[in-house]
Amino acid sequence: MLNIVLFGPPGAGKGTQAAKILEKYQLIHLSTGDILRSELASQTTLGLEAKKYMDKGELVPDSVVIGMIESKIDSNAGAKGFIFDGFPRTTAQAKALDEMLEEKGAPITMMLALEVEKEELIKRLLLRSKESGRADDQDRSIIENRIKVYNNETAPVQGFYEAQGKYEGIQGMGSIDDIFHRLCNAIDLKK
Ligand code: B4P
Repeated sequence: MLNIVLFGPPGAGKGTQAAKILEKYQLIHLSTGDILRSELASQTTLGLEAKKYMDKGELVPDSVVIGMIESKIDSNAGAKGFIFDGFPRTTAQAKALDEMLEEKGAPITMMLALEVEKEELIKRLLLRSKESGRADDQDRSIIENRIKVYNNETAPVQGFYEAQGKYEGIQGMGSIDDIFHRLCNAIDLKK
């Protein structure tokens, strides 16, 4: 199995690149952000609870997202592999994911981390706010909080995969196609 963690700060291009990678490598896309937004659109209890955190740019509690991912992995038993987008976002989530995959004998192959400068992240998300309707994109102070939460709570996850020799930094500035080629080169070397 090819199991990829696509990593990077908000606005780094994870969702954009995940769509291209999964098409090329026939993987299942698991985006915790997308799953939470779809729960919210259906007005489920989980979605309404998550909204309280998402609207402020805070992380949804680990127990909620870990349970969500576990059920999605279980419901895709025959998959060639997964692309994890926006998960894990804390070291506790990374440990839980390793345990889940260990049980299935299909560990994480690699973490691909998109590296993008802060001002470019803010520019992209403010641009997206014009059409996304996402409450967490609308306001510069909420975007800044998401980046702060990323630096404090999510960036340490890099060390978790570095210690396993699975971390790969990818230049995330430039055209979408150029970045996609860099990602494919890194994947093809590991496959
Ligand atoms: P996410 O949905 O993961 O949102 P994100 O971090 O903003 O990344 P996204 O994928 O949307 O951005 P992308 O870089 O693709 O999470 C939203 C919220 O859900 C979190 O804040 C949190 O509250 C909660 N959550 C999700 N997962 C969680 C977890 N595991 N634990 C706890 N809470 C969790 O794209 C950004 C924009 O840039 C796009 O408009 C795109 O078109 C543009 N773009 C991309 N590449 C570009 C390029 N090369 N040049 C110019 N523009 C580009």
